[in-house]
Amino acid sequence: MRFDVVTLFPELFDPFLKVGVTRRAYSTGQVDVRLWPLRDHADNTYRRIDDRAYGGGPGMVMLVEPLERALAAIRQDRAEAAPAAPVILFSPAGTTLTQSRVQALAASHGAILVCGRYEGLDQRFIDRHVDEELSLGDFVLSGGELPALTLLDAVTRLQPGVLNAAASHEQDSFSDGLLDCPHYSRPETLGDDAVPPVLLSGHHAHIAVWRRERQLELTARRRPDLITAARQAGRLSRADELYLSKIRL
Ligand code: 9WO
Repeated sequence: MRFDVVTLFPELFDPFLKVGVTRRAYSTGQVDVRLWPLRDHADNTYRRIDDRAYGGGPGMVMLVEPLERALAAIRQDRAEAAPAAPVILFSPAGTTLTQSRVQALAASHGAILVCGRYEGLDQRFIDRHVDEELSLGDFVLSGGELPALTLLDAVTRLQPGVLNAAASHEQDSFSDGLLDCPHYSRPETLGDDAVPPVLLSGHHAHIAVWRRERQLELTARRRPDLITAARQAGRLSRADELYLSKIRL
């Protein structure tokens, strides 16, 4: 799969692509990330990619023409080598990114990610070319690069072979729509704080029940909306429902 990223700051991506469990997927091209520095598509005389906003006000707007030239170059390059892909823009005005959208993108041919800077893009580029606006939540950043990196990470860790234990993401928060259970490692006791004894018992069935109950308890306390959604999707067993009916929140 291939992601094309339009950005004024391509150097932000390089260090990120070289670390962690996702590094191999990027270096082999299993997830092919191509950076398109917007400055390369500026007009030759002044290298401008931004200008003042019509109507006045502080801050600069990203010019539509350099963005369109960058997108045309990407589309031409993809035409020879990769299937068509949606244009995604990161903005607080978008729909919130979810694990289910991540899973769909992870099974796709990729996307063209546009990273905004300054006050944002000329609306006409969005109207003409952007297929999807995605938000990470209700806060404002100084650019779309961190959201783009977030999406790349979320998609890449789902690629075959990226997580060492094949089943490792089946236990993730959200893979079954519930929050994850707590994790413990050495030492067995830390001052007054011991590891829950069941985890040292070697009794795998009891451990699985304990973990499921911790997931249900944490989710019911912190994200009751996720319990409702899991119930409606038929992802809660009779045993899950029995446990939930017994706990006092
Ligand atoms: C900013 C903005 C604020 C309120 C409503 C809509 C908005 N759109 C943008 C926008 O496109 N901003 C550009 C990208 C330029 C300024 C920095 N940008 C940005 C993206 N800031 N914050 C985000 C962002 C993206 C995804 N999730 C949270 C924040």
